[in-house]
Amino acid sequence: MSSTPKVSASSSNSASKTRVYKIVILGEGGVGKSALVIQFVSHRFTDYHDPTIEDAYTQQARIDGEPAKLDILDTAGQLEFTTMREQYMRHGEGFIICYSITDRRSFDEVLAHKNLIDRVRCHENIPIIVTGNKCDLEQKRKVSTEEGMHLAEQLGAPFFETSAVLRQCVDDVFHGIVREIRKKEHEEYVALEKQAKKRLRKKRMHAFFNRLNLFKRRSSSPEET
Ligand SMILES: Nc1nc2c(ncn2[C@@H]2O[C@H](COP(=O)(O)OP(=O)(O)OP(=O)(O)O)[C@@H](O)[C@H]2O)c(=O)[nH]1
Ligand SMILES: [Mg+2]
Repeated sequence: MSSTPKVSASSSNSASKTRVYKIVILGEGGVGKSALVIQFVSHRFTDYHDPTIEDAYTQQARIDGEPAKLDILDTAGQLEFTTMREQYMRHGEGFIICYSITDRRSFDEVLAHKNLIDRVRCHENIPIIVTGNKCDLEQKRKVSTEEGMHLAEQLGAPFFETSAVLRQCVDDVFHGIVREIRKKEHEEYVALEKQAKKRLRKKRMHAFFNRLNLFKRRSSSPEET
């Protein structure tokens, strides 16, 4: 059982200026959360199940030409540790909700994870990604790709089927969540800019009408001699 946080960091002086993205990976016990994170960070597959309590990883990446530092919190899926769930939910800027395509129960729990995020974060628009892991085990598949896609669509989230064994779509998931966070930030920036422009336009209009009224008053009042 692993309880000590592991940090695989590639730090440099320039790293201190790199934007840090706080990412949390959630899902039922044994779906492959740790295997996905380890594959992303260390390019290796762990073929044993060592139930996580809480592990932290750091990884640098260049995503769409921009540097990023991913702070990844690997969480506990095992029931005995799930009391910490609300704590994780408060922590993240983006969430990867993971199920196993071989385990229908883990798929059914995706919605519960999303609902808990919504509740803890007061329905803030939090970026999420849904991933169906273990897609190398096609012969044991219990959840179809279409079901996964449909659920992700319902949640307004991108969807990937991954395999930690084959390293399939692993980068897509972790880079994807950074893209979702950036997209949200861009949308917020555009909305703020729009609001500021609207306010400025209103202020200018107000000043214009004030001047116009003053001019009208002056031109209609009898000239003082
Ligand atoms: N075939 C296959 N096995 C996988 C894959 N990902 C993980 N596993 C195996 O599934 C088991 C559980 O993986 P973990 O990564 O420990 O699962 P977890 O979600 O972190 O589990 P908890 O820490 O208990 O919440 C291990 O035996 C892994 O080797 C995958 O993509 N394909
Ligand atoms: Mg784990």
